[in-house]
Amino acid sequence: MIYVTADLHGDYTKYTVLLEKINLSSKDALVILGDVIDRGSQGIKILMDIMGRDNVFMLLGNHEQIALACLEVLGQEITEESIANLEAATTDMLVEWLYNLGGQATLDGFSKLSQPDKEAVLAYLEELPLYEEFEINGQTYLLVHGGLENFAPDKEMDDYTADELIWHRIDYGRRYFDDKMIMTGHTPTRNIDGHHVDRIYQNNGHIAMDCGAGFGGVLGCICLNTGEEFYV
Ligand SMILES: [Mn+2]
Repeated sequence: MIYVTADLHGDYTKYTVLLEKINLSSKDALVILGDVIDRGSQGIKILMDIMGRDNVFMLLGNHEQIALACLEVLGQEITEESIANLEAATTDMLVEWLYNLGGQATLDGFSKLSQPDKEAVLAYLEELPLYEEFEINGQTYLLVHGGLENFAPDKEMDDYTADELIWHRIDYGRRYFDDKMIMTGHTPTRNIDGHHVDRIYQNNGHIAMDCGAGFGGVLGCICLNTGEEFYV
């Protein structure tokens, strides 16, 4: 069975309860549509767990992208000279991550890791894919964290920039493909016009998965083989 979830945002308890609830076995796979870290306090713990399993996979979310960039800056040796040489764009990025995107909790967790674990986390984040596409029961699914900014029907997925795929909010009122379902996180489903509840949103070629776990909502998950939905 293939399960999909999204936007865990540091909630390790919801994550482990979900694994029990779907009874994830070695024959199953769980795909997380990014934003495992930030806001909640245990994002690094979730990341380490995912890295230790061979049946849990994740895409790059905008939170992982900015965290990786910031951790690489913060990992450099800090001297008076290196601080003076930080460009304004870099300090803006650090402030954005730590104060607006809930990155402080992730930085705290990361700081407590051993040096080899720190290196393993950074290497893992660097390799995360921007999208996945697969077919189940004759239905093709395109999985991406955010959206398809500057969409064109014949544009190859590899021709989108990372920002177009992970920071953009997809238009749930628009049908992008006739033959493909797009699965996204990033936009809490409570913010989708006409939906307004913390439940998975399915309409018009879209499956929106972010049920607001990072904002006091719930963690949603769907089994693509059966269509069954799970909530924690
Ligand atoms: Mn996001």
